[in-house]
Amino acid sequence: MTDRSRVRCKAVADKVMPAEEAAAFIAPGDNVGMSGFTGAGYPKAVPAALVRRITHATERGDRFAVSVWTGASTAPELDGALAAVDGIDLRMPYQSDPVSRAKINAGLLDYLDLHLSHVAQMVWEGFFGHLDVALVEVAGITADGALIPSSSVGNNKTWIDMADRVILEVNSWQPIELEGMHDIYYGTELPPHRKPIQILEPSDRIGVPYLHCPPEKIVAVVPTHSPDRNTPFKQDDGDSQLIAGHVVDFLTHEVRRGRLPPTLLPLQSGVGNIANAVLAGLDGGPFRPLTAYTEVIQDGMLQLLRSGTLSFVSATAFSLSEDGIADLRANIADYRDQIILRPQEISNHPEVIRRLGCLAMNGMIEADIYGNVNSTHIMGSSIQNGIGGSGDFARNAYVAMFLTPSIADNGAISCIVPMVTHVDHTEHDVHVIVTEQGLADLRGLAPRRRAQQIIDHCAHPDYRPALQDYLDRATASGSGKHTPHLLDEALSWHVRYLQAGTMRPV
Ligand code: 0RQ
Repeated sequence: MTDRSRVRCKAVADKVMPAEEAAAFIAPGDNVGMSGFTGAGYPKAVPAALVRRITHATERGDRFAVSVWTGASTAPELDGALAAVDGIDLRMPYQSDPVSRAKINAGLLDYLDLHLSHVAQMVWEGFFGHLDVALVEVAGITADGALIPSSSVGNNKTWIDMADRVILEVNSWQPIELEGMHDIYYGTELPPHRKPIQILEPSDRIGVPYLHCPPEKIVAVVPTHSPDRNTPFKQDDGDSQLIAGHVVDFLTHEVRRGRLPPTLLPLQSGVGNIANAVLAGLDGGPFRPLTAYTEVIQDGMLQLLRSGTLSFVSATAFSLSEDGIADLRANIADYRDQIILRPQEISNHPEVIRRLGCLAMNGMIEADIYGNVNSTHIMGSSIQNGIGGSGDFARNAYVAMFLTPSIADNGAISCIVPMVTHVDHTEHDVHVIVTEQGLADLRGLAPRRRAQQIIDHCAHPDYRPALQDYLDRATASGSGKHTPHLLDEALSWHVRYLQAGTMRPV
């Protein structure tokens, strides 16, 4: 059921058309800036029509592929469907789709894994070439032509500003109460013309609630009525609860020591079970009212808003489960005054994150004994998702925490290793590491002391003796005593896993 009443502007009324016709504005080789961030606010109809065009072209023996630029991850019907028909030449800046992941790791699809706050400025600078088409979902078009943003903002302002042609999907499934929730900042400039970003608190508004687009740039308007992807929860194995408990104990300790205020500092948390468990752990706790300056609003954040533990959240997108979406839709009138959605160059802006002193909590794949963190690559070579916003926040946070279960693959992998196979966050950007085993506070510690903390508090007992043995022998060896390593063994755990299917000592 599509709803044309969301297209209130007469100047674009004659641009309303089916997705199939709109997709004809996308040509082979085009760079296409699409909306979408963690499964929210991505276009639902035109990508499917584009997939059909690409399939027909392939049947005729023609190659048809485009470059897909987004805010972050989208959904199987966009990323997965386009990758499945080999319709993507280059993808950036973040994805989490299993089909496109497989194509990237097979070398069939170029992928640029970027800090999310960097994307807009790199596009303005022209590093990725010219943007041909913007394909953006909105919640409505007002009578005077202003665009009501959807459930994510991401890079939409940049796509609309930079593209030659703009295709809008107007999704009547999105609650109309989203109108007024966004804060689109049009003051960003390139150096040397930059001005301070005047956000002093997460609730500060510095922009306008609408996206602007000259009507003459709009080539197609496609009404849709389709739900956002919802992120299913994995079964909680209990580790998330333990990790959450360690984080809450740590924050309590920091407040007691006077290093954090009683209402903490603005929270940033990634997505998934662990992040939600940490938020649940804060619910009803002593720290009230909390605020969040973060990237995505997950179920746990809505729960905290409802209970009054959280007074305000600033982000760039929702990232909700089916229950979370139902909750948002049912109670949006209550939530809308407590939420701001911003462009991702602002939600993830280093200046603001540093000024506010965010408490950053993100997942990781592995950490090494000195505190270097790998968030993106399995066994050094295969991308999992991407760095996303974790680097924007970790580097600039007041306290940068990385969280993971201590083992993966049923214990065949230790997530604490002698040396990580890929570095996303260096030891200089990592303050705290947490596993279900415990928490290592690395601040103020020289490398060998950091290693001892991580081995004692974070490593799984099955791997602790081998890590201690590595550290002891490295320290006793002729290698430098500052950050001791045995270079011929440093990656041997990963090699053993690849060859024998386990990192366990044999
Ligand atoms: O594999 O999917 O085949 O089961 O990695 O691991 O334990 O399910 O953890 O879903 O929380 O993801 C770092 C990837 C963690 C995520 C990462 C395997 C494991 C599993 C996933 P399967 P889990 P999560 C805000 C912040 C970067 C972006 C970011 C991420 C799969 O948190 O993408 O932080 N972060 N953004 O079995 C080999 C190891 C492993 C391992 C886990 N040590 N070695 N495989 N796995 N540890 C959001 C945005 O920026 C948008």
